[in-house]
Amino acid sequence: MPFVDNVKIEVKAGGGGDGCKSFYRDKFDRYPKADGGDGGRGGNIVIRADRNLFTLYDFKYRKHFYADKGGNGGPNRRKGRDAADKAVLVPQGTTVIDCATNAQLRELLEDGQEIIAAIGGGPGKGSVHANQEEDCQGQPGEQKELLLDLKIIADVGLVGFPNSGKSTLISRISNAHPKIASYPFTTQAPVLGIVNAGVKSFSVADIPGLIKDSHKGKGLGDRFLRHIERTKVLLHLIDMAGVDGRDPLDDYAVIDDELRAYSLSVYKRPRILAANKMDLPQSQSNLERFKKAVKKRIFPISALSSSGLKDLINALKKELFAHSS
Ligand SMILES: Nc1nc2c(ncn2[C@@H]2O[C@H](COP(=O)(O)OP(=O)(O)O)[C@@H](O)[C@H]2O)c(=O)[nH]1
Ligand SMILES: [Mg+2]
Repeated sequence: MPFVDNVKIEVKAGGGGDGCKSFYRDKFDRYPKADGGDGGRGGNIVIRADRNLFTLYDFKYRKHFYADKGGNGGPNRRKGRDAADKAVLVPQGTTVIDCATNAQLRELLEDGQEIIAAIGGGPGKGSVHANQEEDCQGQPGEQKELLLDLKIIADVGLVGFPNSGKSTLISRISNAHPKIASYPFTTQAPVLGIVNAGVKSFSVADIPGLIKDSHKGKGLGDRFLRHIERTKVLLHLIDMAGVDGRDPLDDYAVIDDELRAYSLSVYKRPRILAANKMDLPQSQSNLERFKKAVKKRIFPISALSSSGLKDLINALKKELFAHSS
């Protein structure tokens, strides 16, 4: 499914129902008595975060949302029905912005968190207590143009050069099945996968397309870099075989620089290094060289053959859950 993280929609709350203008007179009454009931309230537009959604893709095709009008009042003081709210579901991590004022209405982070984005119209008064004819009219509902802006929420952000094996890894350790190919930029969108790691599970987002100068807008990287912001731990994958003819040490340094240039707070986040493609013969000597130059712990793995993945997942779990349990 293509990834959409920024979309404009139109919402219109329901109008209030009209009050009833009826009058009643039985044979003993000299003057008619007002007996028209009030209208019902118009439905609000509610925007709600839902944990089962991961993109704003559906909004590419459906951009208009209406809530129902309140029911009209009836004779004999019968009140019109209040209209139900209309819920618009969005992924967690969506910010709702009012396009007219550019004001941020709310960031919806938790599952079920919601905001009333447009208020339904107030009801018209029935003739029972309307002073003027105009009082009987229901009020129109609010109408707004909204910008929905998504930043993925994931526990782990997976970074690395194109072709380092991010898609392969995420398909091995999670429920996600992205496209895999041996040419760069096969992944055109961040992919979110859930890893079931024993009792606990965590989410991993593949942040594709990072290359040198991504933070300046080169390649696809800057489109996706912002999705790193809401991850807790970074997993940096390095093609230790240098399949594309680059030195793994350079690859490491380039991504490291990109992260630092993009955001210092992202750069300082806990980061786990993994040396991928250890099934290839040239990887071992590269790894020795890497260890000497970069004095950090690195997990040797092969996403292709699944070797070393258990230790890697345990390390991620430890980093994510060590403080919470
Ligand atoms: N030999 C070997 N090849 C791998 C490994 N992991 C990924 N690849 C290959 O590397 C290429 C790029 O992989 P992909 O997962 O699409 O990389 P991405 O661009 O980082 O998502 C594909 O041809 C994969 O089959 C590995 O552990 N060993
Ligand atoms: Mg990929």
